[in-house]
Amino acid sequence: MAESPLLKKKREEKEGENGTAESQKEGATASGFPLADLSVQKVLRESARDKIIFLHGQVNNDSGDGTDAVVILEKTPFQEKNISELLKKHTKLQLQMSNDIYSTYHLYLPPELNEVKTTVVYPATEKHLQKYLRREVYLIQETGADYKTITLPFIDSQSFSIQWVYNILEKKAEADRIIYENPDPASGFVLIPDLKWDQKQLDDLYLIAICHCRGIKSLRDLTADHLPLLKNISKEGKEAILKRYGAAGAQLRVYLHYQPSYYHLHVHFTSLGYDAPGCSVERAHLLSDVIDNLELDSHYYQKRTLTFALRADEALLKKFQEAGRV
Ligand code: DD3
Repeated sequence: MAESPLLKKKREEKEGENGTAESQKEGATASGFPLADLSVQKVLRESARDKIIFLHGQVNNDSGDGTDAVVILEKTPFQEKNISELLKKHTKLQLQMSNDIYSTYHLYLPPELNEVKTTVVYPATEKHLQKYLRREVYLIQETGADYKTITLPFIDSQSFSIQWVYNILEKKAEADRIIYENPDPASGFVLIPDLKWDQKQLDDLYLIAICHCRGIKSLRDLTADHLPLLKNISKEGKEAILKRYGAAGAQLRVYLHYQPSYYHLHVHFTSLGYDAPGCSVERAHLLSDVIDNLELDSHYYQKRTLTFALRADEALLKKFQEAGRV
């Protein structure tokens, strides 16, 4: 894919700051996670199509028992700017088969053209391990009353840590990655690339807008009072993405998750052409629709039945079963 002029400029600026992009990567490796010491316990999930594997591993600590980690390995998309280099600098082209005008090969590349995106959750809890296991899923139809009597008490009883969200809002982590900020405590937000996106190609563009206001758990808490916040996120988020990446608002899918994976209000911005995880009808609610619904009825999201899927092992599913709602 073509590297947008803006991505190119950004990369060159980064290289200027840190020597080369390569020396920066090595620095990160040196101070990073001890991948070589990981003993793989289980493949949690894998997909040949998505070229991704989720591993449960253990890192040996001093007391002898391993500390759990989740390691996600993913082959990255091709970048058009690397293609000619890739063809020129390959180390080996091994013939697999040949038949008439058709032939297949294994192409071997120098390491710098052959990176694997690696995401680490360490130390990982049992919940992290469960999250990546493939399980059967069930649809729930949650009424406004179900939310009050089943879901809300469940959320409140859980200790979901969202320290990473506060770290972003307080500039204690990822501060240099912030694309845009509206600092207003009530109607402001931080726009930042999601950890799933390496910012190297626009095809899988993925950013999140995290609101400054604390205590808005999800879609269910939204009323017309939040319209200024939501409108700022929509307008200013799109403007910032156009300015930085050259992607227009009409090329973006802007939505909220219900259920979200963390209960601090945030909005997803993904490329319309990218089938991002979690953009299916049983989870994604377009921000433009949310704004419109709140303008029609301030308490729309307290009244409406919302449908979502839960994995068989999720504790919330058990609560719905106990209440005879599944
Ligand atoms: C998360 C949802 C959360 C595992 C994984 C991801 N974007 C994040 C920490 C920093 C981030 C995100 C939870 C966690 Cl792989 C468990 O996501 C994050 N920073 N989505 C950014 N920019």
